[in-house]
Amino acid sequence: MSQTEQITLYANPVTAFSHRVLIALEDAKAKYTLYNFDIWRERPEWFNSEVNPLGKIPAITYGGPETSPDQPSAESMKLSESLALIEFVADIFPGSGLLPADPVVRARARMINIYFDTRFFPLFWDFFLEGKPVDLLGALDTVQGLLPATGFAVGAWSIPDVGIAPFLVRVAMLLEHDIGKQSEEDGKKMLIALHEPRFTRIMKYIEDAKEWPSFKATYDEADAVAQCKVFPLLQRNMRGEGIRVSM
Ligand SMILES: N[C@@H](CCC(=O)N[C@@H](CS)C(=O)NCC(=O)O)C(=O)O
Repeated sequence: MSQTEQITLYANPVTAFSHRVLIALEDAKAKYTLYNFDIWRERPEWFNSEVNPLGKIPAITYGGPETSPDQPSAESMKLSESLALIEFVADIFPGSGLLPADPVVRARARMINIYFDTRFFPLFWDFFLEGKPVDLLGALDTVQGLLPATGFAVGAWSIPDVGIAPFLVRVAMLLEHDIGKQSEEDGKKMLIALHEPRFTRIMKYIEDAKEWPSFKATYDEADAVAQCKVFPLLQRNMRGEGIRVSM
């Protein structure tokens, strides 16, 4: 299907939630305008009042006339929530193959994404951004248990991969570069454990995801490391009052 409506994505590509939508748009070969919030917490008033009243990225405007991204048209649809956005991209670009055709596989794909956001992500946040000694390794083990022996989350690359790979790749990246609020000791222990045979499958998944064309085109690890190293919320000596990241 050829694209008839304009798409503007408001995002910060370094963050995993935003990265999801960039990957989906890339998989779909969509034409879109990226409005990059370099600093993801500073939102201009127009964004909150005209694009997403929750003030969160990623968000999309869809349709309506082409306008400057900082002057969104009243005629465009305003959409947000990364999992909803990746399914939306899959729906409007059925040729992308992002949504599995079989209803059972599709339900499993959605199940994995829901599990990931409601169960895995809170632990990811607590570990790296709050420095709490939570059982992130146990959560990784559970995710690993959801994966088939080979290939992507439900076989072919599709929405659960777009949902989980940005976070899993960042888990490995943050640990390898000792970035985050976790204690150095907890970080080291976790990195060692990840390289043990118990985690061979998830490490292979991470490696495969990084090679998937849409992922590769939207992720520059050296840049991600450089940005995360100075990202205030990931600094051991800084507290993150007033931060809102939610499901
Ligand atoms: N559940 C949302 C989470 C999005 C989210 O929390 N975005 C963060 C950046 S990663 C944000 O914009 N927070 C705004 C703020 O804290 O002011 C999604 O999946 O899109």
